[in-house]
Amino acid sequence: MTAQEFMDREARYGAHNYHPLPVVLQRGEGIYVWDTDGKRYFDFLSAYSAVNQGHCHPKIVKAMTDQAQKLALTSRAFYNDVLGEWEEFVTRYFGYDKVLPMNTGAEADETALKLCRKWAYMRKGVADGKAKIIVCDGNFHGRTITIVSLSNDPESYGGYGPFTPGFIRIPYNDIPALEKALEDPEVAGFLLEPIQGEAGVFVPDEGYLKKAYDLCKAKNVLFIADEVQTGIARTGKLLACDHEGVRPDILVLGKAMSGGMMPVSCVLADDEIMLCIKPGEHGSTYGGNPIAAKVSIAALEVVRDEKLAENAEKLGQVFRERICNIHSDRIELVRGKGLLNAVVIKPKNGKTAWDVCLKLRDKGLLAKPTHQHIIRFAPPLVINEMELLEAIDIIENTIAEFD
Ligand code: IF1
Repeated sequence: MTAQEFMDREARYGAHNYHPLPVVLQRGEGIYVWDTDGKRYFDFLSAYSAVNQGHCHPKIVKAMTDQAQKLALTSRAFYNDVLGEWEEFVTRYFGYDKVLPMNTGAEADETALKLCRKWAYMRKGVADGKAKIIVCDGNFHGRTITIVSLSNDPESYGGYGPFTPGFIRIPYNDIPALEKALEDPEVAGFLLEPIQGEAGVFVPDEGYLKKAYDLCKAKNVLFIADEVQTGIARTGKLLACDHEGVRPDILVLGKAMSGGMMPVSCVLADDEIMLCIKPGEHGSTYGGNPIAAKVSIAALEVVRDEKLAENAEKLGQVFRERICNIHSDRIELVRGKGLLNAVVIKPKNGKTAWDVCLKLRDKGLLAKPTHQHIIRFAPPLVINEMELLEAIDIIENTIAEFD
């Protein structure tokens, strides 16, 4: 089958809820993916930071195949011999009393919202049904009805009402707006991304997270960090909140929890919060299944053993410095932290970020535009400096062709 035939088949039988870059991938290894014609590409999307550990990491593949041959799923109706091992490992790894496993990022965010509301009624004394949670303009937390209820992006929420009440949206990176919203005694939590991914890798001012955390503390409001995309070494620390020494009351993780092998997400919190949810009050058939548990332990061991946070920190600086030094009036700015970066492209002659991504593809590098004029660059964190410099040359040459 030709690449075109693969794409036509998806268009014929699949829902049209995506508009992928025209490239049909067949194989992945480390920082590279190959298409159906055998052409190799640098993967500078990393499945939206799910494959921080690189494609098909042998250690994670082994954990998966070993467990798949033994026991795949028990549901949570029964105990199994690996869930507890994962729970102990993950709570020690991230430093929390308890963990609650789910599958997707959206489900983990939903879990965090439910947990926050329960805590508001059981511990904070908010009247039943009255709890409010503060969220930010430009947020992206997933695709469920409640989560799109938080969004101010018409593409996310349009046509999906009626929406879930109980949320207050304020501008991101705006401390006075947060202070004002926190005056409402029914506020139970503040949910935010430490760096906004979908908004175009928007990094808040230094000190914002710490100030926001302190304000929440003062008002007995839970600081809930959605680190689904920023977490697990992507930004140069284990968590993006670590850059400011902030320990979220509720931590939401997904994506790289499994190194891209399968959906594994979770919520972490201490007992006083997590134990507000009682047996039967929340769960998921696949959440914390034995394969997920083993895969996730292996994925987190890779992050630690291969020092991926350190690598992201070091190479992120190289990336931003090199891109800043490209002399092109097509580049408006580069921003990011660690190896989560975005380049803002100046549209010229009607050419957008999409056209740049097509040209990058032709030259052997895959990246994804977000909005009209922003390209996100997020390679697997197992990339080394030589490989990164080679990729930057491709980006530089591509941009030169648009000048
Ligand atoms: C898609 C963006 C990335 C997330 C944060 C929760 C979730 C996500 C901070 C939900 C998911 C994805 C999903 C993907 C596009 C994507 C994305 F462009 F929309 F913003 F990564 F940058 N919290 N992000 O970023 O996780 O339920 O998908 O497992 O195709 O929708 P999920």
